Amino acid sequence: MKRVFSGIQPTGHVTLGNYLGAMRRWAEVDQHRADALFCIVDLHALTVDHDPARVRRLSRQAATLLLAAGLDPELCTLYVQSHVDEHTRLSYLLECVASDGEMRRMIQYKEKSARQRERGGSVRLSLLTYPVLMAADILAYGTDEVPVGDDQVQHVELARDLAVRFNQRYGHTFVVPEATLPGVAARVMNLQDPTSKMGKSDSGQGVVYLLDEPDAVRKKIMRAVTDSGQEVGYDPVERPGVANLLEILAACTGGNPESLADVHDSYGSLKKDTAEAVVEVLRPVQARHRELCADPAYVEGVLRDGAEKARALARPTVDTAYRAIGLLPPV
Ligand code: AQP
Repeated sequence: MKRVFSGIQPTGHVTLGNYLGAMRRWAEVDQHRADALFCIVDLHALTVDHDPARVRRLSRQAATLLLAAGLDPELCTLYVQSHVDEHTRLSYLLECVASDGEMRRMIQYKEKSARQRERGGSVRLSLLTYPVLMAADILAYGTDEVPVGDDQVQHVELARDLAVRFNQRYGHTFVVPEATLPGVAARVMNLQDPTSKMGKSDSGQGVVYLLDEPDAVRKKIMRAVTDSGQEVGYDPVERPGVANLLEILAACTGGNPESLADVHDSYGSLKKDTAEAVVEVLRPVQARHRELCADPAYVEGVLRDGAEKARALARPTVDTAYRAIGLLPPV
């Protein structure tokens, strides 16, 4: 059976992009076909300015939402990154095979560090090394596949490069993983700026959150930026706003963006159908989330058991890496 690993950062409220690009597939496909681990990657949330209480709250919320979205602890392992020390143990070894140039080339580092500098803040060293920790997250488990949205592909490629380099230098230790992308909605765009990704660290009317009330969802989608054209057509380069709506509608209804363009004769009808489709997709997740919020002990139990299972899975690979790189085993 293939091993699958993926994660979500508690850097903000979970978005429709996270759901359509990643979480829904984890629940509907990956946990059924593979030996799957899903992780709240809380250490990654410390790479940017953060409020400690908020990170804790968002970590619990992400775990609850993942269960609400359909992750089943009988089928997969769900846990919190900081509860499993093997991630940080391995990250240091991988820093010893990665180069600073590789880190500086990462698009997400360039974007997030530029934003931080614009705000007059300093850039945390951990933001630069974040992709190495992500590589450790993946490689510690002998992961074959990493189901992610399009924005994370470059980081998975780095994990591949580091695995190959480590194996060549120190002997075969790591499985070389591959990123897998969803067919549609691999990059859901911001409704107010359809040339930028819908990100959970962004705020405003361009981001639909998983816990938005139906009327808030409708309002955001009805106000989505489109273009001055009249006819509905799917052209992600020239008409990114309309293409984004078509992708969201396709992801929610199981159709494809091109044929959905043919059955809509105005932007108004496209927006209305997209809004209703999103409301319907979110409805059962929100209902289950409300139930789970009434039972925090259940969620805690899932995370405790998940961390125990994850530790046992990661330890042998990380111990092998420690020996392979030249460290004396503990006496
Ligand atoms: N807009 C998106 N469209 C499709 N997939 C997306 N993902 C994120 N945004 C979109 C996918 O969701 C998974 C979890 O994301 P993450 O927590 O690792 O965060 P991220 O990729 O850095 O993106 P976010 O959610 O926008 O967070 P911030 O704003 O903090 O950068 C991943 O598989 C991701 O690809």
